[in-house]
Amino acid sequence: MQSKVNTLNEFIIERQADFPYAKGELSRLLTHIALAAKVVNREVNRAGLVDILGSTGDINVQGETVQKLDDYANEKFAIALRGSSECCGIATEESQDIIKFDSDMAKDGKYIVCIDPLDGSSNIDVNVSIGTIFSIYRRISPRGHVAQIDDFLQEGTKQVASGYVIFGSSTMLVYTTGRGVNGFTLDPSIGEFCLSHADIQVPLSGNIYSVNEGNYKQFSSGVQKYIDHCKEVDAATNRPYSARYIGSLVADFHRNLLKGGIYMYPPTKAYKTGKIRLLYECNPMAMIIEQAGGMAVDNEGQRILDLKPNDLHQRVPLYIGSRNMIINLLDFINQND
Ligand code: AFP
Repeated sequence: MQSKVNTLNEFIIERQADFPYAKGELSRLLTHIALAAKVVNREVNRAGLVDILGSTGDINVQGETVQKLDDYANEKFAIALRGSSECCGIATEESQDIIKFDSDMAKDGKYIVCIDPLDGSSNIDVNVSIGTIFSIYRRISPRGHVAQIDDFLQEGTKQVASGYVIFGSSTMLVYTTGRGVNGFTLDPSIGEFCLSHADIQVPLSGNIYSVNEGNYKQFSSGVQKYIDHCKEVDAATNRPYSARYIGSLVADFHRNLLKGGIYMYPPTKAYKTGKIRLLYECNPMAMIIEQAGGMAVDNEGQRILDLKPNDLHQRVPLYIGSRNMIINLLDFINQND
């Protein structure tokens, strides 16, 4: 007999009991994020059919061309979070400053959200997987007032939940509230995210390395030597590691999470402190990978979650994935850099 389908909404409510003093606010916020994800999913899936593909012609605060779907996703998540009444403000990769929600209900909201509404958006036009990444913090400013910048510049260790949605061959939502990582696949026939990957653990080691190797000559000697090592024939498998790089963090991360692997974005000439954004990409993914038994560090081997952000759009070098692979990489960096 087929076992009972566990939908995301049911799961969120069941898990609320793990937090004795929970009043359901975080659960409601997660439910609103999931709803916005479904709306964005609908549009992503129709991208070739409607006049939504391509660039708006604008340049965002990161100096990148804004895609129409970026705008759409940004707007849908902002509307969902504003309407949740649990969130007093958001920081999004698409806006220079924080967005403060000023209704009385929102000002009383306990949480703030950092969000990359559509990561990997340079891949939209070519039908490659993209995703949304989010991270939830408890505000530190008093409730009843609008959000303050300090609410957003908290260390990743302060996250109460984080997750991502991958718009791939199927659509999945993966999230953690600090008690393991669970993945839900969208069943389009019933319009529900259903638990498909319970208690995800990243393999301790893998045989996949993901890095933009076009930048190889700009990497430090330690990182170069680690990449050379990845190309050596491994005694256990009798083959080198496989290079897999989509250029869409959500997709590269998701594959490595399930199969085991390492994702690297070291400093380059163009991105002297690395390209990946601390608030919108590194911290949420670092919380997930740690909850799944893996590691996330910067160039100095510092834990990503311990870094104190000094700017909303700060970028840091990122090395994230299977525990043994990160430790091995750090040995190469320590010995050579
Ligand atoms: P976009 O959202 O501008 O496509 O950036 C995506 C991203 O932040 C991350 O998802 C990718 O892993 C990384 O940049 C790809 O960067 P490169 O194109 O420099 O390899």
